[in-house]
Amino acid sequence: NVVLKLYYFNDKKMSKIDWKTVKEFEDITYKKANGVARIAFNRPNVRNAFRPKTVAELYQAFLDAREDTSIGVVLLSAEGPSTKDGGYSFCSGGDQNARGHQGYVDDDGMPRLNILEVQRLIRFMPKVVIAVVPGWAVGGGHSLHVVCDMTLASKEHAIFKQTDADVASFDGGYGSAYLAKMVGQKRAREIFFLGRNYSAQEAYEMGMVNAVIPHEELEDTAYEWAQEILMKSPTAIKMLKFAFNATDDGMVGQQVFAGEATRLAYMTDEAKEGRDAFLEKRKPKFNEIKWIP
Ligand code: S0N
Repeated sequence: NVVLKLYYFNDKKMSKIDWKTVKEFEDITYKKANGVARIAFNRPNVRNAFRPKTVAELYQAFLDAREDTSIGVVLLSAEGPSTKDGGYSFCSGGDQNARGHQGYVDDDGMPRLNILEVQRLIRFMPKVVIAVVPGWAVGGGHSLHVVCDMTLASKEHAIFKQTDADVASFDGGYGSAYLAKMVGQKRAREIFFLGRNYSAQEAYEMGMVNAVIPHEELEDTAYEWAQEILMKSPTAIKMLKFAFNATDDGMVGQQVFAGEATRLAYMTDEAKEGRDAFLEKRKPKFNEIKWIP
């Protein structure tokens, strides 16, 4: 059931996932194949730093993937390597060239911190989002991998690093507090307070990476994981994601989970009876409904 063909070219294993470009963007690429959406940063010469335009494009792509009923899994990845020096990166966070006094400044001169809206879209979309990390995951790029449901990392090139305290720009939400749930308080504080580099293997051992994958197999592996997930019940996956979220998301977590419970309740006979009784201007016959233990 895994629609993946591998080809050999000059002794190198080449992926032949049939990605189709959905829309051309300037700062990201956006493709789909067999139930999987792939959204990738495409500013490799600045280690895939995001400016407001990048974030606006990410938001559009994630929204499209959320609304597309044929898509069940989104891979958040990155193009590369850099043509300047061959370096690989997932994302190096906010573009420091675009940073003004109140946020990241777009062509319209307006300072924004709109990456947080993308974080919320990833967190609350009823689909699985996998961070596919081919290189640096730094600052706000590190926060993005934290907020994704799972992370796969390149064995050779992925490096995890939190520079927030180096550049006086801090993520006090999911990027730090939720990271601490993942790796423990002491480790999370070390990651932020010291800002050191961690390899994929170290990140895996800390519990913030699901698997360490040889670089040239990274994307194919992510696609295979996605295909495995796509064989599961969409409702079960959605309810599980929101259940995992709910304990950390307070009333909003309860709202998101409960919204889906309401949707399921709408499918019952008693919900139909409640609606019909109102429309027919009569009392609902709930006394005929069984109280299932
Ligand atoms: C990524 C690093 C460690 C890579 O080091 P390396 O391999 O030595 O490469 P460099 O020579 O340093 O970089 C290559 C070229 O890329 C440019 N560049 C790299 N990163 C950025 C960047 N973030 N912005 C702009 N340009 C970048 C370099 O300048 C270089 O260009 P040239 O070749 O022309 O010299 C290393 O590059 C590094 O440390 N980068 C900076 C990482 C960083 O501090 N990022 C910002 C951290 N803060 C945030 O991201 C906050 C984001 C945010 O919006 C936020 C706000 C509130 C709440 C939450 C968040 C959130 O976190 O999401």
